[in-house]
Amino acid sequence: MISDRKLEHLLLCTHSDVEYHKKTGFKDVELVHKALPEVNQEEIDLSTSLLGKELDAPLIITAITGGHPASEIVNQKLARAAGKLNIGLGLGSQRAAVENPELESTYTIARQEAPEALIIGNIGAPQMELSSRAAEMMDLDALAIHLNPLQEAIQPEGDVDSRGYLENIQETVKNTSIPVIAKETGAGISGNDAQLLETAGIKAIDVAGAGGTSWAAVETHRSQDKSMGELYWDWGITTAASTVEVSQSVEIPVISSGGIRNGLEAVKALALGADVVGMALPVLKASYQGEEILQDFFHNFINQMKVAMFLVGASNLEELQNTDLVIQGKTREWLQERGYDTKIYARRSSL
Ligand code: FMN
Repeated sequence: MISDRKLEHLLLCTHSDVEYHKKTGFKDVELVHKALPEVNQEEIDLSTSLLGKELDAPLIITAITGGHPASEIVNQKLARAAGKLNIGLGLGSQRAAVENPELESTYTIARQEAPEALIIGNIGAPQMELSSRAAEMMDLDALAIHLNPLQEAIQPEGDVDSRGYLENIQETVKNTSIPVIAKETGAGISGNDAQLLETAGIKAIDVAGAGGTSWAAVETHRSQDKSMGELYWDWGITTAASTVEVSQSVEIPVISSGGIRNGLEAVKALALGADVVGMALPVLKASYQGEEILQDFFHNFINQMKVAMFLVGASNLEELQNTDLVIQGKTREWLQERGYDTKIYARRSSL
């Protein structure tokens, strides 16, 4: 049953409208153009590291799949791309294979195809008791616990008793041999929640904010009664706002994701304070078009990032984090109401 649901998710996400109608907020973020960039665009260095692994670019393919025979080929293609580009790869929830070991190969294929890449395992918060088995299933660099209260609330069979999760996270961190990441699945993480997660021992946070794939939307397509999913389609903290909230609230690495669709948005996310950027839906769609198109997607994306970095005079990611930007519109309103400082970005290069 879980396995069938995995296939349904893949098909729905590639063929139906599953994205937020509201935006990520990155349109409210303007990088300050430099007429004198003093940088050679061809020498821009995008390399970084996350949880001890070097990455050639600050990119992660966030959790998508595994657990259905059809997902093996998807993970194979994603892992080949991640390996060639030396970027990170997140696997989909491993619950299906913990419960049915015959499905393990739909995940382990990723390590076979990308022996050196940063590979992140995945388990849902409602199934945290399966964490150590997920972590031991294969050679993983980290395990992500996904938080998906929106999806649980909308899906008919959802688990809506979330009491004790934070305590369970603390236990899981203690009992897991690899670093544990917390990730949302598209509704964002607030600064307050980020602080609780950091205190519980989480080693990185993926904000997975609102503006991209909406799990209320996915569940709307799956339900007979669409009214609940439609009402909550746009629920969540936008990715731009969540990226600021989380990166101003914790010291651990921050992954910005949720609706990031081009290299300019990625650069804005990094300039706001993220360490790495993640994407799921566009990567899945490109993978269905073939491995060459998938690689072109990333090459193009990286080139787009380099143009933005050139235009703000940032020759590496550290310089990018000191570049000037202005936060306007709804994102500024949100952040100011929530007590976050939006001005610190505006003239920081001259400080
Ligand atoms: N996130 C998880 O943590 N575990 C999953 O098993 C998982 N499955 C997904 C399956 C599909 C088909 C898609 C599109 C996304 C899935 N996600 C899962 C969520 C993504 O990792 C990501 O957080 C979310 O889609 C927002 O990013 P995007 O707008 O770039 O798609």
